[in-house]
Amino acid sequence: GCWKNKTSTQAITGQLLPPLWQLNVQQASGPCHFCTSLAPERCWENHLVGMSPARRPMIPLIFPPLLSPVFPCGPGSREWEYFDGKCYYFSLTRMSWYKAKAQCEEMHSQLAVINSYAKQNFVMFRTRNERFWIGLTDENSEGEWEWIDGTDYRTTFTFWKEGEPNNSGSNEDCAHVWISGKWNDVYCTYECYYVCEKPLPN
Ligand SMILES: [Ca+2]
Ligand SMILES: [Ca+2]
Repeated sequence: GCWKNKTSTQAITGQLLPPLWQLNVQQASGPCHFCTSLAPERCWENHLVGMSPARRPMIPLIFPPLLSPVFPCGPGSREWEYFDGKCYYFSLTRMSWYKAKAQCEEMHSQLAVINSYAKQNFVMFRTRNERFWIGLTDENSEGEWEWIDGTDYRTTFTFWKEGEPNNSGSNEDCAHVWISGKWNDVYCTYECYYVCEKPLPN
């Protein structure tokens, strides 16, 4: 059968579902439909559709006991999305890198630091087809990229678009996730969306 109003830990359909999005499972028998609470129009069918219920393997569902099952990022902040121990905000408005940085800080967060492929994958899934600022800049010293939280750039994950960063026009010092999900440097007063991150609320 299916499960109702559960929070996934990516166990259900593996790669198709982003982890820890709230699910609505619409029926108790037959195909299972998984929908996210944030984008209810986007659903996925159970991989196992077509198998008889008896043959359908039991899929382990693991719900971390420390997390609120519905809104791990806090009941009053549905716009924050949970991923791997942190909360993320994907802006709905476009602005310069500096303003975006200040906006995140105003929300007690910072521009996202993408330090792993898992995180890249999560961000990429949510930002597809748009550009979003991340917390990466070389404005202090050309070519010396720095993450805003002090994460060591040289020893950490990167995901630049081919040929980037190219400091085009000698004036590109801020990084954003490009429409393909890969990173590009662009001038910092360019206006695009932004991703903030913050720790889980206590
Ligand atoms: Ca630059
Ligand atoms: Ca560039």
